[in-house]
Amino acid sequence: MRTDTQTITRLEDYRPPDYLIDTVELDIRLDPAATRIRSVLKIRPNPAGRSGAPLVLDGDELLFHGLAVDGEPAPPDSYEATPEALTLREPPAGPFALTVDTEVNPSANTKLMGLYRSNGVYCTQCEADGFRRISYLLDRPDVLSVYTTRIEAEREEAPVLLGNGNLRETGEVEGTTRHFAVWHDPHPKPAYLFAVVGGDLARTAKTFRTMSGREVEIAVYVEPGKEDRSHYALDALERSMRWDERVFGREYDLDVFNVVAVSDFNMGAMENKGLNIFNDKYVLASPDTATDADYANIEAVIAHEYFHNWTGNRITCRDWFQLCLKEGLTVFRDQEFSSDERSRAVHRIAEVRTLRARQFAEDAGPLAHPVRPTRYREINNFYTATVYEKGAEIVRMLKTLLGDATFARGMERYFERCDGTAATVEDFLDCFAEVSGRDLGHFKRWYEQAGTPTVTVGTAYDPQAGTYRLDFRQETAPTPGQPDKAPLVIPVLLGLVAEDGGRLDCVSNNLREDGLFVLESATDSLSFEGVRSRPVPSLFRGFSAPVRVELDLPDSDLLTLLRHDTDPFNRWQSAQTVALRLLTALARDPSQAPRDEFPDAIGAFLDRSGRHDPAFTAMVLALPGETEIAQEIGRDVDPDAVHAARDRMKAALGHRLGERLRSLRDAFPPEDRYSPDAASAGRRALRNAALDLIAAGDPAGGERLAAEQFERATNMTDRLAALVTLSLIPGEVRETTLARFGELYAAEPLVLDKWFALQAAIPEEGTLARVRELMNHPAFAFSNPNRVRSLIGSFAMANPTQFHREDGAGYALLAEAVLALNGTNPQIAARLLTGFGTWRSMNAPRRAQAQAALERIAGAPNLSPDVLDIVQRSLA
Ligand code: 0A1
Ligand code: ZN
Repeated sequence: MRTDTQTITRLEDYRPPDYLIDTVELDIRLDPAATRIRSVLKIRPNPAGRSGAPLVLDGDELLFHGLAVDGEPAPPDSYEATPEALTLREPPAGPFALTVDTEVNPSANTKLMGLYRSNGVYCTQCEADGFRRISYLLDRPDVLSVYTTRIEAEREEAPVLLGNGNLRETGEVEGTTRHFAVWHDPHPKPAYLFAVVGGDLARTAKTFRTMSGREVEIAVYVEPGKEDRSHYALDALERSMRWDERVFGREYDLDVFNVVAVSDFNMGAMENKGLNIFNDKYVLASPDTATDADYANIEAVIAHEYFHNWTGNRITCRDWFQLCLKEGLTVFRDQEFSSDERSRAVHRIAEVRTLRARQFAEDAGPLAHPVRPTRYREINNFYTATVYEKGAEIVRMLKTLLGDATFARGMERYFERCDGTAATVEDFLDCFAEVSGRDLGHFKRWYEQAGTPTVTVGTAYDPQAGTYRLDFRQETAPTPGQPDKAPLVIPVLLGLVAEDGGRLDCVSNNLREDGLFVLESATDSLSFEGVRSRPVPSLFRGFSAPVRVELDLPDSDLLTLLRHDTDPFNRWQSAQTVALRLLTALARDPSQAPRDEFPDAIGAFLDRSGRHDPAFTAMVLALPGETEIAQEIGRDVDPDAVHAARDRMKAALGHRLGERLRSLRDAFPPEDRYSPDAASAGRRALRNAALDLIAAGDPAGGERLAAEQFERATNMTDRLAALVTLSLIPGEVRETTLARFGELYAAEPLVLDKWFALQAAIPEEGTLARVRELMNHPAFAFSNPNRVRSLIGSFAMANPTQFHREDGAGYALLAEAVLALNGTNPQIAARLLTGFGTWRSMNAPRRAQAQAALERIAGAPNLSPDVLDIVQRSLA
């Protein structure tokens, strides 16, 4: 196996650039196969760099056409041009202008990095290092330049021409059928925020008046004919802009803000300055084609990209090790926005579910890495749940530790001090250390140490003395490259609940008024006095730290919390903990019979559910997922046993609670008019969670209900939920309904994605053949990342029993797909490959199969750096 073919980039090797580029003037002549780019760079030596060093500009698969220095053609021996670099051997000692001509082929660009065509629309993707696929440049985030971009194209092919910044000029190219637009972005930015778009696009727009009274044209561009699906995104954008003004005091800083939806995109969306480019799945929404979850995602992604304007663009990253500086912080900001716009408690539960399913799993496997890694071979492989979601949890912990007011002052200082700079995690933390007067050196370990800490808690109650003690111990298991772990600063928000649910008035030596206890060492204790009855501890309220908690409370105590805790997160968590205990026991020993206590407790909860938000009740009804059960088991996992345990528990719940669930559904009949607001979505979520359980307890009855809901549904949320329920009940009805759905939405790629995904997730032996057949479906294409993710990604990530088949056929399928994509789109290939992330926790026969599949990939010829990096780390 090759091990030394890739260079490793290390954080400790960071050096400032030898040259700075003050301005970049681009002239881009769009053409499907031969786009020409002329770039004029105003360059000067960086006083902080090495003087007299050669100038090495980055390139990637570029066709070089010519070079001039200060307007004079450069002599051939003064430089070297390869597709990967342009080196000027002895650059002038002072400022100079470099003019470079390059050519690229957008139609042949299947990697979807740099300039490419999606459905006939020219677009770009430059993060992390895609600019170098357009023209030679110092393609690193600490080189900030002012960009002016002239874009030229055939008017008929590309009537819309968009760039970063403000529009300066438009016109015809005389004597031709071509036209042009000139865009100027006054804010210096790194190359990864550069973008252009050219195509036939339909525009929906409105005027936004900023807090200081400036008028900004905000617009969403989509494929013509889909304008009616762009309104929700535009509305979400307007709400995001208002929220950032109100909550963070951040005002938008250009005259226009454009969002463009494209159908081929490697990720979710991209925050290019003033010109966000989106995967169309995070823009297009109509009640008939998008679910409530889609609407919520659109709102969150629109907000996320917009919030980057300050956390990412105005303040960018010094180097890619600092990725969490913009991503963790921006995820935190979009989560806060969604929590304000929707139900905070329900949103928090959803965040934690995602974190556990994705990030905890990553942290427990061979790809575990710190939120701020210290080395990488391929940066594109570090857009991970750890950098994003755990990164957001770190910011949230900072807020919890410092308190809202101090946190707000820290953010204010960060915006003031670091505006216009390429910053580091240290710069960020310094602002909070200064305003709080605290040393955050220890806290910083969260950025440096990988792995999910486990906090074990013991309790001791002395009724005679009226004292109560909580004994905490924290531990983090070794992760790749980090065998020894140090204690972290762990904020524990807690409260004590009386057994009868009443308040327990007691005093503690070491508890902040709002119930915060900070665990800073490996072990520590917290004592209470004046405790008149045995307390039930409610720990890590609101999930105050991204840790696993081990606490041996009897189920009855947990059910007390489900009933009485004032913290909604822990009300939900306590039911999950009981369920998880039962599920792991059942998975380990299938001879057990599910007992009735849990269904009865959920039944009692439902009887009181009139007091709850329906969305919250729906969350309580959803059992922990198979991934979470597998994580709890930890090693030698048998995914079939996990699945069977969960299935039996669902059936038991459905069986025991059938009547109540049916009357719950009756209490929330479908609404005549669809509205995507959180309250309506919550009612639909509850109806559909009930349907899911009813069908588990009574498949024949559930099938009838679901088939009826499918027919009558007036929106995609209810129709898809019915189809998901049906997909779990083998038989004629399922097959005919699936076929009908496929025909009904044959012309809707984003809806077909849901259809692909749900079929790939059917936990039955026949699914492998079904997936193979769907790979030949006319709507499936390896060239479209959404199709690949929906079919292959869903199979690998959402169908544990079939992906981890004991015969290895699931692994073989994924390996095949990875190799099929390795050459054309390495980013997507590498991301798919992370589906193997949990292979080491499987039981022996599966481990052997997974290892063999990974080794086959590792041994394949011409592996991309992206795939090579993941496969090697997975096997290490
Ligand atoms: N910065 C974007 C994520 C992103 C990263 C790389 C990309 O390349 C294909 C695209 C987007 C975000 O956080 O939304
Ligand atoms: Zn982001």
